[in-house]
This record gives sequence, C-alpha cells and structure tokens, in this order.
Amino acid sequence: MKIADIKEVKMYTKKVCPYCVKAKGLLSSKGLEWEEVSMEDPAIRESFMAEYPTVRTVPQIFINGNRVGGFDDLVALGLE
Ligand SMILES: N[C@@H](CCC(=O)N[C@@H](CS)C(=O)NCC(=O)O)C(=O)O
Repeated sequence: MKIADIKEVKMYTKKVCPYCVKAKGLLSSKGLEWEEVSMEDPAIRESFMAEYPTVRTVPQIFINGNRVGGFDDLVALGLE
C-alpha cells in the first residue's frame, strides 16, 4: 500500500500493549500520524465488539475507514 494514499489512520489500543507500541513505531517510521482510541473505554469496547464480535486483540488499525487488523496486518500491507 502506498503511504501517499493514506489519508486517515485510527488505532484502537489498550495501555499495556506491546503490539500497539510496535504499530505506533512502524507508523511513525513511515511519517504517519494516527488517532488513538482507547479500547479500555467500556462504551467504545462495547460498540467495537458489536461490529467486530470475533476480534479479540489490540491494536486494531483502520486506514481510510477500512479495518486493516493488528500489527502483523499493518506490516503485511508493505507500506511504501
Ligand atoms: N498478531 C496480533 C497480536 C496482537 C496481540 O496479541 N495483542 C495483545 C496485546 S499487545 C492482546 O490484545 N492480547 C489480548 C488482550 O489484551 O485481551 C497483532 O499483530 O496485532
């Protein structure tokens, strides 16, 4: 995926989350910014789980409004 095509990144995170740290490091290294949303907020968690009931891990990353998945999925995009 081309970095130039990325208009918006949203990341659902928790406070203690090594993969969230890795995802943020990768985004930073590519010069990207993101909006962080805490999955520890019960209302946010509930609404997320209603939409994605099978998802169990953080981070959950959305690019341009589309769900990418976690850190591994972000790496697999091959941002360039
Ligand atoms: N393959 C996933 C692994 C993500 C993962 O294991 N995240 C941990 C936190 S760093 C997690 O959500 N564990 C379950 C939990 O906290 O409920 C990725 O690359 O994002």
